[in-house]
Amino acid sequence: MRMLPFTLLVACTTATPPVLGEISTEAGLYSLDVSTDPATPVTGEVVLTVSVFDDVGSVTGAEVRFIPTMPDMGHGVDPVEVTEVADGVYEGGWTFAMPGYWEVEVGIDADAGADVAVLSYDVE
Ligand SMILES: [Cu+2]
Repeated sequence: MRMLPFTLLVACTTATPPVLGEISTEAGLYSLDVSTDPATPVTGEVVLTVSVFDDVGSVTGAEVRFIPTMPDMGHGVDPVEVTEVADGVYEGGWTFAMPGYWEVEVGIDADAGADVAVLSYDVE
């Protein structure tokens, strides 16, 4: 299971910029507004904020997970605590412990079903 996001990403990892703004999850069940603080992540602490929408509007009460990994190095971080800080807005923080290529799997599970988006960051 953990290989799936990586496998899907292989075809499109070339120079993928940090994801900001509205993106679609892989199966198209949700659209996400994504931002980080700092806006361009560097080594150290980062907070990811994701607003989740479906066809109807904001998706409240979703089960949301953030899974940061360094796929080239085979490691991640401790589990990220994700909190719904406003209706349909989910936030969680962690530490990018080293520079390099990181991916963050954003998993959404709500009424429309389970879906995922993979963000990528070149952390300096
Ligand atoms: Cu690493």
